[in-house]
Amino acid sequence: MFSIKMRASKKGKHISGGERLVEKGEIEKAVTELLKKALNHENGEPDFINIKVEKVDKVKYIKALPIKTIECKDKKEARAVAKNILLKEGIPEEVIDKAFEIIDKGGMRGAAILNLKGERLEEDKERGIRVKNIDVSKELKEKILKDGLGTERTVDAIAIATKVIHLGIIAELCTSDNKSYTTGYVATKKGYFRITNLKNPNEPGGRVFFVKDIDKETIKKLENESYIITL
Ligand code: PML
Repeated sequence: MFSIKMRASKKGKHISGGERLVEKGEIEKAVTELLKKALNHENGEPDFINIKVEKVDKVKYIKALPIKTIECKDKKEARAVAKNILLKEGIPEEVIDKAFEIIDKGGMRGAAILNLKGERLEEDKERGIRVKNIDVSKELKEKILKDGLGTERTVDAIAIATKVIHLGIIAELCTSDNKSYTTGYVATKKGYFRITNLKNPNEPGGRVFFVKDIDKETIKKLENESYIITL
């Protein structure tokens, strides 16, 4: 299979990214789709687009976390719901508050990693950890979109969330970088919980992974091991 990665930026500032894992015959279609995504992003028109095509050897297949949407009337309610899910996983309240500070500050291309003492464990605090080499099966994508389980953003995010939980991350908290996209999520081994109004429009977004501890091998797997997420 081949991994295709796209990143787009303007004046050095990240605008959008995306990736696919496809067979050789589908490379052209996937490149076109990613190019369209780069050119039509609500965060602006890029002046730089990079598309990389790379052969990958081993691909693992794992089942998607169950998706549940929790409707909240505003950010306050949404954050209380997110906090509650994380508390049940044993994440201390002050560490959850620190995670909200990180995602609200925004500006990271990858995820921050927090241990249960609230210490940041990622080596590069500007960039964070980037979970790559992932895609979803056609069937899963269709189910999410046709059954109204989520959106195109959910399709991308379920791949990240399922991979990180599979690799032993206790939980993930995420809000979108897209200015108008206010639904975020918390993922745990119990599922992918979409939470509406987890941020207000025009606020930044981000990702935090909660761990007891993390070793270099797991970080390497998060970034480079190839996974397709299935129904
Ligand atoms: C992102 O933009 O990468 C975050 C996506 C959040 C998706 C939440 C949802 O499932 O709607």
